[in-house]
Amino acid sequence: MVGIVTTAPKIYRLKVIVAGESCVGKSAIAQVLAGNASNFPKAYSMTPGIELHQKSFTVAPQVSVELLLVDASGNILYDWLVMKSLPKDAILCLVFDMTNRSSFDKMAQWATRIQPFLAKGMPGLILGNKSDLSSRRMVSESVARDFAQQHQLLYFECSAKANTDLQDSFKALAAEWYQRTK
Ligand SMILES: Nc1nc2c(ncn2[C@@H]2O[C@H](COP(=O)(O)OP(=O)(O)OP(=O)(O)O)[C@@H](O)[C@H]2O)c(=O)[nH]1
Ligand SMILES: [Mg+2]
Repeated sequence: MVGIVTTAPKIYRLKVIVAGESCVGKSAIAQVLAGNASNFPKAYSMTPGIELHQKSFTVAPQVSVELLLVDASGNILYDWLVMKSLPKDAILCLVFDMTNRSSFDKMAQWATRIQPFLAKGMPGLILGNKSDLSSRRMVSESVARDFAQQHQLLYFECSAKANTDLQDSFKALAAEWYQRTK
């Protein structure tokens, strides 16, 4: 008789706080990633506080990481709510709009404010969004990449509108987390 040994799939759950200035596309990223391209919000609607979305990635045979995306408002009015809601075991995804220089310049402030709340030694991600508008780019890839390296974060450029490089960037984040911690 031939015995078949099966192992139960492992599922890890990981919270990702998606932060950055207003209008950079955090909600668009979270919605498109969690659903499909038809979820892209064409008209801007400010996130009041936080919203949650979920997306799973297979990072190894029989191993998946389920990301709970905590989409935080970039509006200063909701700053206190965002900070109060930061889960202690979350990791960071900072977003800027590559056509808006000041959204990049504020990244250091976001990183400084949020990182003390998060566990040390965890991976994180910086996303330069709106790559479909790269002809209007105001932040060079090398400057953004250097910034990410200084903060020991992964760097990707993406477009929520075109749904390009979103899946790859969050999959890389999930895989990096799995490699470092498991
Ligand atoms: N061209 C282009 N527009 C985008 C992209 N992502 C988002 N947008 C647009 O940018 C605007 C802001 O997007 P949101 O996702 O609401 O921005 P947010 O960062 O969640 O803003 P807050 O909730 O105020 O913090 C909307 O009009 C979107 O349609 C993108 O990849 N390309
Ligand atoms: Mg939003």
